[in-house]
Amino acid sequence: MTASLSNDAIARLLERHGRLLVVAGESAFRARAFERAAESVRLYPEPLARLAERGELTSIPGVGEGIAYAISQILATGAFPAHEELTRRIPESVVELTAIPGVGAKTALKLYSTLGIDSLDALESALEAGEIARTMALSARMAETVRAGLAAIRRRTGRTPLGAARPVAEAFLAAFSRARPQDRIALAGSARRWEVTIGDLDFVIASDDIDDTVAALAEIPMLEGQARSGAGEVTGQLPGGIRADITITSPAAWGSALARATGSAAHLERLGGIPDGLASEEAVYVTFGLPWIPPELRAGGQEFARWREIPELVTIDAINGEFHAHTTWSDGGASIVDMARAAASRGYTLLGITDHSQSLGVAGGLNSERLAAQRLEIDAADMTAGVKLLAGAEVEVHRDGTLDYDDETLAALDVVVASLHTGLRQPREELMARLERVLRNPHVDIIAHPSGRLIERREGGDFDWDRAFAIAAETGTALEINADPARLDLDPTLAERASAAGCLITVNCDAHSTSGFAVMEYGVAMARKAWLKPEQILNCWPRERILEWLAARGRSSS
Ligand code: DGT
Ligand code: CA
Ligand code: CA
Ligand code: ZN
Repeated sequence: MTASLSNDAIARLLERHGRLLVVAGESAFRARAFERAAESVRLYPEPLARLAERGELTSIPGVGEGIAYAISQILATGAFPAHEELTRRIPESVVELTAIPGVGAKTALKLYSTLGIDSLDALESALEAGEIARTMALSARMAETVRAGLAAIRRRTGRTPLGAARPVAEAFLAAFSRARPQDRIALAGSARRWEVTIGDLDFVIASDDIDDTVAALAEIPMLEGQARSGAGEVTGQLPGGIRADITITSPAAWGSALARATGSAAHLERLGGIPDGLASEEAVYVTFGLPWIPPELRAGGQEFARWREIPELVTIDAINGEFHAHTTWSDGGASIVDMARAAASRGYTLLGITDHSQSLGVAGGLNSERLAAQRLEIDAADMTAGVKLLAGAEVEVHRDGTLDYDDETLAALDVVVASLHTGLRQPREELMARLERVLRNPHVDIIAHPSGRLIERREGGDFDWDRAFAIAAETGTALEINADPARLDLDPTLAERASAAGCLITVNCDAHSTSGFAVMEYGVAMARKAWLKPEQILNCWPRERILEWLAARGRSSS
């Protein structure tokens, strides 16, 4: 009995199985079920071994009879039969190949079946040896994608994307609060500051009895490998292999400890040393003649000059709608009506439905006939739950800067969001010529995720940003802060430069389901880091003003 297997270890195996199912070309539904189960197992507060003893594994969200059986096998033997069988066909390491941007299940399987390539290392050797080109196992363009993607992976920082770290932090905060309701706990460090990637997670706990709190921490299953380094310092590993640094302090020193652990180092340096023994962060800042500075602004720069503007910065309540959302018409998971209701429940008054355009086949892009059919459904659902729906599209930008729909089709849309999903590795001149053509296209209202970066997966394109922002300011094209934590694009530094150049910004979730709107908090945090105010953000404007803006851009029926 390997009852010591942690939930995280079980989750990793379920996740690997899900990914291997995809590579093997098995049912996507089944693969998704394993990945979903892995997500909820990873952050489940109680050890699964205990649930298994009580026969309650199926009480975990996303765990049905089949996966419960797999988990009980994992607990008993460290593996499960379906996985062992699958790995006899395809080595687990083939999954590594799909980590390369642009490499999907089909390509990975092809590389394995034709050349026996079963890992990133094997792929790198094959590229170097010219084997890929010689055997023409991949098209020349695909081989180039693979080469660039592999290089990007090798340049990764090894830091954890914020979007992966925050859910882990929240699960730990909840688990600790359940175990020690009498203590106070807060997230600190870079995750509290909404940095795009984090090195480790920091927490501060206020306790009247440090030893009792340390003992309680030892009982929290998701914190593995705990070690006590100082009187009030505990470290450990959280799910996903994220290191946790926990500082335990007395309630009387809470403010000093939290401010110190939150940083940033540059911010603390500018402050010049936090006084000991202050009970609140407000009390800390008062000693410097400052108001409380929100963590996302503690960068060590502008917060010391511009703190009077802080109350004017955008907040999540100021977001009045969004312009970039998908439905089951392309690769979304919810209907138009369900997306409208979800938008309404967030207090939105406006939602742009922007499914993918035709050339994005993998995402079920719409041709102009299907787009026209979708418009009928959007019009019928307009004002559902009080939300004004815009019939829009996320339109692919071709490699030459032309758009994926003809002018007539574009002119009929209520809002046009243009995206460069491919060809981001073009040299700067080509890329800029392409972007300029899009910005100057009178049909284009918004540029989605302008740089195209995927955090820790793919670098953005090599744009000349000053020039791009100058053109966008001239044409009045809005630039997106995509709130999807995999993107966060424009990033805060670029968003600030864009806004300073006179560009209009829009913050969108790029929601692919009704729960997709939840990532707006990431987008707003990025906008705040860029010191943006509601006036500078299109979707903070009142609905009437937004519709006037669209009308002035020549949009038809809005
Ligand atoms: P990370 O973990 O690399 O994403 O970034 P942080 O900011 O979370 O850094 P971390 O975990 O090393 O330390 C948490 C906070 O502790 C940091 O934001 C400020 C404070 N701190 C750590 N090292 C130093 C230091 O050498 N000098 C000063 N003034 N503060 C430090
Ligand atoms: Ca940290
Ligand atoms: Ca740390
Ligand atoms: Zn999208």
